[in-house]
Amino acid sequence: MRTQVAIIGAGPSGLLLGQLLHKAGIDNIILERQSGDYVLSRIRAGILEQVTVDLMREAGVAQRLDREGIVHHSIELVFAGQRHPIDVHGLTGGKVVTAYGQTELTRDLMDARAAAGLTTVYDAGEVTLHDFDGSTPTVSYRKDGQTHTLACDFIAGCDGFHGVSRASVKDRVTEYEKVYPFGWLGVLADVPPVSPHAIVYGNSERGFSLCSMRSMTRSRYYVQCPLDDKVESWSDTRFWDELRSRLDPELAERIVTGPSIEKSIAPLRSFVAEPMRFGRLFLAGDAAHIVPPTGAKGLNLAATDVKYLSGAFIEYFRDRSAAGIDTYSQRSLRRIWKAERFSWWLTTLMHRFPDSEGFGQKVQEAELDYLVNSRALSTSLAENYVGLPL
Ligand code: RFL
Ligand code: PHB
Repeated sequence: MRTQVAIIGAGPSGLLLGQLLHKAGIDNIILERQSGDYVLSRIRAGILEQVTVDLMREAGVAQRLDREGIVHHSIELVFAGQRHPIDVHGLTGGKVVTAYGQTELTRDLMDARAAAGLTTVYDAGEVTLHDFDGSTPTVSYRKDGQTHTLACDFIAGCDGFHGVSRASVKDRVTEYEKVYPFGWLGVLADVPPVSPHAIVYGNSERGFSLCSMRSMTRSRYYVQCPLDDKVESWSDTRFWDELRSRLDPELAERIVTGPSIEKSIAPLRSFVAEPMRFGRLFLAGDAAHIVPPTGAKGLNLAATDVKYLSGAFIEYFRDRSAAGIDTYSQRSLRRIWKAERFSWWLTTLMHRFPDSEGFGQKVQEAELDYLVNSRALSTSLAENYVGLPL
């Protein structure tokens, strides 16, 4: 088998890259370790920056997103029992974010890929990358008891944090990492969102909380929890009580509760691997970087990597220019580090740290007070939240 670009991983990065390349007439095959159903069962991101929405449109897969995505003009911060709206739209000269689940975005991309008759090999085992330092890379994998080899011009490593692509160059990457001393317990429930017009980020004595949504009838909520907590020890009742206890009295009163349809705990991590190019292997999305979810940046950063990488491949195949692939790593990392900074900052501002002594807590309170009373700092939050210019 031969293709122009072998893509490892059928998460949002790999699928979006495949679709953009296909639109440009560039042949690609995706190899995915899991089944399609498994990929769709992972509940993750929910907030899209305009750059991500625009890329979905460019890829020709935004019909449902344009119909069902819910545009948000503001976010709300809750602390010391009070709500503080941040008018993101007004502070950024009209920019917005869109609530649309990663699961739905992935489904739209999978459907478009199937409709175009493009090859995705699901349940591909033992994916191994070869010869990407030379001009004729290959990827081998096991499927149905046989070993297959895929020859290609380029390999795109879109296989997430635990994938094989970054592992294949582990002696050549510099890794920067920060692990936070807590996780997020997330619950998905078919109940109307408590705040349909703004995502709510809460900081209370009991810890961080987040009220988000997938639609007018499906909500996504999170609470900060200890890293060693087990999902089984969180009954639905315990979760709803805890969430209510972390919000202001009016929001707490308005929460509509119901049975959870998904409940999971995610650790929080900041991580960057440099560089993102190794000969003919390119890393994109979570394969190269992780942000704590507080700033809603992970999926959006993955989309920007894909924008740069698809542009670079198109330049190479259409114009025979290597300029885009030569600058891909440097260009992506510049944007990534700004999103890393923002995600770290918002995480630090909104969570309770187990080891924070009195001084750290007081400084956090002062910064929150400053933030909601300063147009300058509110604007900084807003412009990072909607996504910095490309
Ligand atoms: P993914 O989604 O991890 O997909 C990688 C794919 O590669 C496959 N794979 C392999 N395939 C073949 N061979 C191998 N050896 C392989 N190893 C792995 C995997 O099975 C998988 O299908 O990475 P990708 O595509 O880069 O996408 C990144 C996003 O998923 C991620 O950044 C976001 O979900 C992060 N995130 C959020 N991002 C946002 O922009 N906005 C948000 O609101 C937001 N909220 C979140 C989040 C992530 C969360 N968790 C659980 C980490 C909320 C949470 C709770
Ligand atoms: C979500 O809807 O899952 C979500 C929203 C905002 C975040 C993180 C996750 O910052």
